[in-house]
Amino acid sequence: MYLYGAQITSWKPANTPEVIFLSSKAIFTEGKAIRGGIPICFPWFRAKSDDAHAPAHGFARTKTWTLDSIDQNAGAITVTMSTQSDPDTQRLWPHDFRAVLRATFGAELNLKFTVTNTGGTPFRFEEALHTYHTVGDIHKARIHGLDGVTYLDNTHSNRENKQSGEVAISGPTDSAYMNSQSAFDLLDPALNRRIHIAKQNSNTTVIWNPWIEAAHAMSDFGDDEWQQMLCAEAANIMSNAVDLAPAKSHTLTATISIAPL
Ligand code: TA6
Repeated sequence: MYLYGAQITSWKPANTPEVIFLSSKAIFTEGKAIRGGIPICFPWFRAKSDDAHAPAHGFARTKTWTLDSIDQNAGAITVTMSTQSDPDTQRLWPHDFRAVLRATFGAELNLKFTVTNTGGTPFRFEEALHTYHTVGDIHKARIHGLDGVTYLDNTHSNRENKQSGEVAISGPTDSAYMNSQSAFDLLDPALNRRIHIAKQNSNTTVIWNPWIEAAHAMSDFGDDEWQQMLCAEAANIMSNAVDLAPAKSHTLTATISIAPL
C-alpha cells in the first residue's frame, strides 16, 4: 500500500495466488496514476464533465496521503490514510473535504472510503474503488450476481442495456451497472477460485477490461496483460453520484473475500 493515492497494490491471503493485479509496466512517478492495484477515483469518475483537461478519475489517486494509523487486531492489520482539500484541489474542484481510507488486511480485505464535507456548502461527487483483480484467464472468467441489472456500455457511448445471466468478457468491456448494491462474484475457473465482493453505500458496479487494442495503447500496461486482469469496482457514478451536505459524511465499503470455485 502506498501513501501515493493511498493505493493498495497487493493482497495475497494464504493458500491462494495474488488477488490484486499490478501491471509489470506500472509507472511510479509523481503525477502519474499507478496502473493496477486499487486506485481511488474521487471526486469525479473518468473525464471531468466540465473540464476535459482535468485529470481522469479525479485527483485522489495522484495525491500523497497522510498515514494516520496502523492497528493490529485479531490477525488483521488496519491501515488508515487520509487527505483533504488544499489550494491544488481547490483549483480543480472548489470544495472543502476530508477523505479517509481505512483498509483492513486479513482473511478478507475490507475497505472503507469516507468522504466528509468540511465546507459550508453542499457538494456532489463521484467515487470508485477501482479494483484490478488478477484472473487466471479472462476468456473463462465470469461475473455472477448482476443478472437483470441495467448497465451503461461506455464502449458504445453509454448505451443502455440489461444484463442477462452472468457477465462474460469477450471484447473491450466498460460497463457501469447502475442502481445496484448487490454483492457479486468474480468466477475464475483457471485459478479455481471465486472472488466475492460485497459492498455498502455503493449503487454502481463498474466492470472493465481494455482487451487487445486499448491494452496496446497504454504505455504503462503490458500488451498481453488484459488476459490476466479484470476490474470490478464498487462505485457511485453518473446518476448514482453522491450529494453531501456540510458537516456530513458518506462511507463506501467494499469487502473482498476468496473461496474455492
Ligand atoms: O473503470 C473503467 C474506466 O473508467 C475506463 O473507462 C478506463 O478508462 C479505465 O477506467 C482506466 O482509466 P485510466 O484513467 O486509469 O486509464
